[in-house]
Amino acid sequence: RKSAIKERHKQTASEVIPDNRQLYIGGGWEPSSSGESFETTDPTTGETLASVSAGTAKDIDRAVEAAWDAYDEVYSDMSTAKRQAMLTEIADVIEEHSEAFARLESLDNGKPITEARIDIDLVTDHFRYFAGIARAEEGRTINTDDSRHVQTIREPYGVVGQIIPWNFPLLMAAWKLAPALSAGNTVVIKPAEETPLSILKLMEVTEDVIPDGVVNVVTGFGPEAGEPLSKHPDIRKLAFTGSTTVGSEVMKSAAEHITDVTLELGGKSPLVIFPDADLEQAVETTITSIFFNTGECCCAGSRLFVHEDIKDEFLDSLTDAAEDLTIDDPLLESTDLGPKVTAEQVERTMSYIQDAEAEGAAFVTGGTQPDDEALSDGCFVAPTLIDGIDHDSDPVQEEIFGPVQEVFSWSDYDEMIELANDVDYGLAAGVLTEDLTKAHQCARDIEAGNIWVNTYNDFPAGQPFGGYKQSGVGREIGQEAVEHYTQTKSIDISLD
Ligand code: TXE
Repeated sequence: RKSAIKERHKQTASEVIPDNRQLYIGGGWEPSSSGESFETTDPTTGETLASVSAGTAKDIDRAVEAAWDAYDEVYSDMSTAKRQAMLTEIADVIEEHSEAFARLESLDNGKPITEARIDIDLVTDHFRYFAGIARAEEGRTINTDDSRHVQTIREPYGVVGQIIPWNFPLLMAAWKLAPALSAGNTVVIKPAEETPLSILKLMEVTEDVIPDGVVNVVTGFGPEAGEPLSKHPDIRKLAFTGSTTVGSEVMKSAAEHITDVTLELGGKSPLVIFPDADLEQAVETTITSIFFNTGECCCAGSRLFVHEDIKDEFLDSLTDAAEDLTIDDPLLESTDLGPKVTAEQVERTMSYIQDAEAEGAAFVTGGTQPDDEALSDGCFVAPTLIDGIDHDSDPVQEEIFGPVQEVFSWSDYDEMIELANDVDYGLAAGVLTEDLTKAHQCARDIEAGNIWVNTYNDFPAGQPFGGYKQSGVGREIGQEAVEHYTQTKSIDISLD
């Protein structure tokens, strides 16, 4: 099986990896100013997938300049109808190559192919949504007095900088590119060093669709390429998705030049199950909440609060369902859980698992790497459920970002809400109940930017997404995303 996996990956890599893996600046492919490159690794096989240019501060300077040139000379004059047509065409081209994009994402990130296809469908849908919204932008007129006409218009910032994580490489890029372009900005984007390939492929297939310099891609590492982008004085708006630690640094950098910033950071989201919930559906939703994308999801339902009346029965069914998940080569249709993105991420997850063990927690299932020789070169972690852990402990308070869920039981509603809110994060939450009143109440009581009731991990393009507390600032997707990529101008005309 191991050699079959390697052969399948080698073959797929030869079909889907983009030919151009240099920096994409001003519509052309260029080497990094340092001449250096880095390797991106297949987390399933541990083998090198491709070598990619390692951008530097100098490259960021060139990219920002190219983006301003494109803004001044082309994009700021492009009508909304043309922007709409461009975004629609981007969606069409991605759709035409959707299977290749899905397989590339699965190779580079390790996500199961069935989930990678969901990502790519969402990507095309986001470009289509923001194509539509490009035509719907409106200002306001404001009543003051008869001697004046006051109106507002919304204008793009000019050049925006975007820093992308590795868990949903193309989708997170789409969440940022689509609204930024729709609103009339040009972009410098830095993909995560772990997963640069799908964004390069996007540039390759849209070369004839997006005017030169409107989107510039500088691949590379955080300190060498990300930091200069976040500190650049000519960037007018920054959008970052990643860790709360780096998000805080990006915010400080933005403060230096009073640059507007949107941050989408970590989470430690609660999933609350009421005793009246449909048990079968609740098990399914719980599995999705934590094991979708191998738990590498900022909004993962990593803390489960199940009512004590149903805890034993529910946990038995949940354990069976978790143990039934297929951990295997992510390119296989039957795979539910692929590898984590890197060996470092495995180490991080396993160290939290060890901390939980040291805290005296009990593993309901998992807590190990799978014992499967065919997967021994990959970054796999078994689905893990932890019971009996102190809510104040680090594995509960901190984001593990792996297939690990901590289970708590509750009986008193107010105490449960207090605990659900007792973390620094506030990105998302799930509420499972048949009772609409309880669902509404709980949705209001939880401090989080996204609440799912009787569902989890839905990302329709019109639904704003973002965090309370240390999970972030601002909102992505939906109408609010466009607001974050435009600034308001008030025009006051004297009628005297
Ligand atoms: O994140 P980083 P890492 C969380 C998750 C994960 C942890 C660490 O808990 O285990 O963060 O992951 C760029 N200036 N999330 O180390 O470093 C970097 O190159 C500017 C949650 O991968 O924050 C990459 O493009 N940019 C999250 C991006 O920031 C910098 C998704 C994210 O990397 C930089 C990913 C710097 N100084 C991780 N340093 C989510 N919210 O979904 C790094 N980068």
